[in-house]
Amino acid sequence: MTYQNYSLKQLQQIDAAHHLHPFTDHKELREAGARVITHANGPFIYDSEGTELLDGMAGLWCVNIGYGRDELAEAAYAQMKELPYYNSFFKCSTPTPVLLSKKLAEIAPKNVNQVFYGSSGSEANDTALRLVRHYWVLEGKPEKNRVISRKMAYHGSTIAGTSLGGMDAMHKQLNGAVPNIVHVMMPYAYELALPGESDHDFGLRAAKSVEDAILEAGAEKVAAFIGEPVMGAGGVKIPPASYWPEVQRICRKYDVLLMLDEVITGYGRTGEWFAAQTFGIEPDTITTAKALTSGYQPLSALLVGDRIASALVEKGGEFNHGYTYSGHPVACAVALKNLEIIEREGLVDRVRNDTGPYFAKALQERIAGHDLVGEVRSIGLMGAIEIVKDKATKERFLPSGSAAVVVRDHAIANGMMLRATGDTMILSPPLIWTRDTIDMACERIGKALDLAQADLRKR
Ligand code: PXG
Repeated sequence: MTYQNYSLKQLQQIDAAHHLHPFTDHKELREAGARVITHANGPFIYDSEGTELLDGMAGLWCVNIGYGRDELAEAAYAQMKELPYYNSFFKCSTPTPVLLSKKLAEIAPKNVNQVFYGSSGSEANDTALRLVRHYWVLEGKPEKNRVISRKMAYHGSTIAGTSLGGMDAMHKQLNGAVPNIVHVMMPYAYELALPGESDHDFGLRAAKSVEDAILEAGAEKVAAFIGEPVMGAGGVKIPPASYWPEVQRICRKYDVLLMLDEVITGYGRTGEWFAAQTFGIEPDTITTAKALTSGYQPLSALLVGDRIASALVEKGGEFNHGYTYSGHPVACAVALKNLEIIEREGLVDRVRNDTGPYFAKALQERIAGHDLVGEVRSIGLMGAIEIVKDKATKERFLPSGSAAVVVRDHAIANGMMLRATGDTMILSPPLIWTRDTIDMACERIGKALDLAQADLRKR
């Protein structure tokens, strides 16, 4: 029986009776009822009532090639018919993860040539943490096991992912994080730069917090630094240009490994295959997922740099780690087709040379001037809009985080799906957006801001 045989009300009732949702206040959801998205095409999603929404979030930062791609369905169908599953354990392999690994090595930074697969970004970060700690054991330095991360970082929702991440609300519910992970300041100039401090100087100061943490623990105890090149779920926080080169210099100086989490920034989002290339970073690991398959299949790939991979191969023996679905043949077939489409349609170059700059200009010219907007920022096709009560003082509406939700709700009512995190509106659209789609988005967001302004000024 397909869902078409159920009314929206019935689906909502069954959902409320049996389905526990991620990051959701269940009581609230059960009272309101979920919005049920039933189909999608190109840049648009549709709910059960037929409402069309322009999807400003590419699903959840993942549907980079847009919806309705028959080729991906066909790739999955063909692979399922030929070989739906076989494992990659016990000296076995299947063709699609082999070919995908070769492709990923081609597009990754030049020191990165090996791949370990999982089904989610969280799993990939668990793998990364285990691998990095194991590396230092192999190097005869088992005490080098601490990891430095950042406040407000998002690295997933498993126990390791949550521990690596810097979200207070998530840590509170952990009641016991993975030990030896510390969190330093984020490179977020809009709120954290001192009066009169230049972006450049702020970037260096934020990087210095990494050095301070290394020195505090003792370099001989620090395994790695982990960071999203651009913080995503934490609010599209784009570091100043001075930040990453300095972090890399510091990591090298103290022989601390550099782990990048590119679950959001990977596969074209910033105008290169990886943000490592955008920022000129040579990382030891790169966590990727989401747009690897444009979300059409669950798949993650931890890209492993030569330094760690060589130690693992030469002196590692058996690495006692892996998942049933590591290198899943169907997910890898879909990933191969997805990367082929991104390449064939030149989406990465288009973001770098055309839509990315146009998006930045449109946000600056059409959104930044609005009374409710403290700052807009973007890189490639990811952007943020800071909602403030007072542009000059950066004062926010109270309670904190409430204003962006008002903007979001008006945006949705005006045909634009976007996300609010704290007081920040977030955009991360499919890379198939054109200049026309960007215009349409700006028009809808502008309208939402006007309507929200009327509501919020009444408070
Ligand atoms: N790292 C980063 C940088 C992420 O953004 C993960 C790891 C975990 O991936 P999985 O596949 O395990 O979810 C993510 C996921 C949000 C939101 O609210 C963002 C994510 C997940 C859920 C919600 O923006 N990113």
